Amino acid sequence: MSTILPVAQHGEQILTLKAVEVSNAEFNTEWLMQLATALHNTMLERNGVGIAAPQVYISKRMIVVGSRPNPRYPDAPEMEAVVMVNPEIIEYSFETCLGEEGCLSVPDQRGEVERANAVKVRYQSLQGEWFETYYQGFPARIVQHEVDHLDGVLFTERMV
Ligand code: K3U
Ligand code: ZN
Repeated sequence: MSTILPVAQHGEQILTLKAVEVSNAEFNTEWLMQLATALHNTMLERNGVGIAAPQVYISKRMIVVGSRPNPRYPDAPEMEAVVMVNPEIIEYSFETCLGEEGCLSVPDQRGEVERANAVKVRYQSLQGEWFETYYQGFPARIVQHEVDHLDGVLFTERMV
């Protein structure tokens, strides 16, 4: 049975908090794997392209990113969902672009946000291995949006 979690909505305090790092003791545990699966299922069920743990009332630094083409970004790459634990954006491109964003926690609102065109993100897997991955275009936008959730920031605060 796939677990779908309730999604916190704009105005709830959990969305304003800085989430805590996942600890070494949590890697490779059933708990962390179940959280990742539930996050992924909830993202798919809500037709999202990303989700962050605080959006499902878990104030921990974990996100899922899964780009796919959509009416706003028809050229977006189809990307297998990636679970990122303790993600940190370590490089931002100097070039920025405007693009439309939405949020599962802010239904019925969309808006233009300026983001770096490309980012390099350092993160851990569910087993605690470290990775560094470069994203550009729509996936880079999703990563920036989701890392913002970990710092208690909503896209509405960045709308132009
Ligand atoms: O599917 C959505 C979507 C919106 C605009 C363009 C493409 C897709 C719904 S909103 C969404 O998927 C958020 C998910 C959230 F809120 F949980 F983080 C991710 C996102 C969408 C668009 C730009 C950046 C991030
Ligand atoms: Zn969001």
